[in-house]
Amino acid sequence: MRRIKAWSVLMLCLFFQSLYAQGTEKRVIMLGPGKKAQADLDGDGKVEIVTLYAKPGGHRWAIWVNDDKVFVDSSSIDFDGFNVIDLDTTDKYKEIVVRLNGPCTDFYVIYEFRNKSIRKIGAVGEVAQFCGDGSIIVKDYSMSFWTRTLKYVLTRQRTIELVPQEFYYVGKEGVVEKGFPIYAKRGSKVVVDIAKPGEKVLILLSDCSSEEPEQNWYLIKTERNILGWIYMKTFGGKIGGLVWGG
Ligand SMILES: [Ca+2]
Repeated sequence: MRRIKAWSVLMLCLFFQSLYAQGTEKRVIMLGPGKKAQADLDGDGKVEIVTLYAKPGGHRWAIWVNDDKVFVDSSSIDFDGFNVIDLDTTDKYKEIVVRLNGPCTDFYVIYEFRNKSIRKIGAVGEVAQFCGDGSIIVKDYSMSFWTRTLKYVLTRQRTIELVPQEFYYVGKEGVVEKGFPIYAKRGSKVVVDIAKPGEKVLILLSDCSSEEPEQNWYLIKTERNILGWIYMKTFGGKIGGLVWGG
């Protein structure tokens, strides 16, 4: 009897440990269609059995909780897998995450289960880290030569919202190949310094204010520790050592 009790405690510990791991891992382990995940989604003390049905690579999926089909959703990109995560370990709820797999990017859709129904609470792109404190850190690889870090939070209304930042940290160094001026303010004609060929510059941040990457302003530090602003279209191709991608 005592052995059975110890075994149950061990299994319970492993279960919670796996939930914790899912909440903190950079990439959540995905379960394929028809697989089962178990967790108390709505915090009523009873464990739900979650299954998602989708054709491999299909664009539609059905979410089953226990023996009921409670939600059907679809996307223009392929269904990859699902699992249960814990967005905020301080509340009593667990969430369902679906990963979609596109030609250039993965995408996550997140759902909650309350009052016997499923509600979509948000979506995040690219490489997401579910931190377990209600925040999600996302690496946005769509920037030309750097990776933008985005922060999303689970709000009190229980939706996932992007927290806008005035500036985004770039932190890329390079060596000037062709000189260019940097300006006192964004849009100003006052030149504060000239980045000269052969000098090392640090690209500190960008305002990411434009849909057009070339039209975004960047704050650059010259070797003399002078800070000034410049459009990407002005310095693009003039700084060596930057890795330009898609
Ligand atoms: Ca429950």
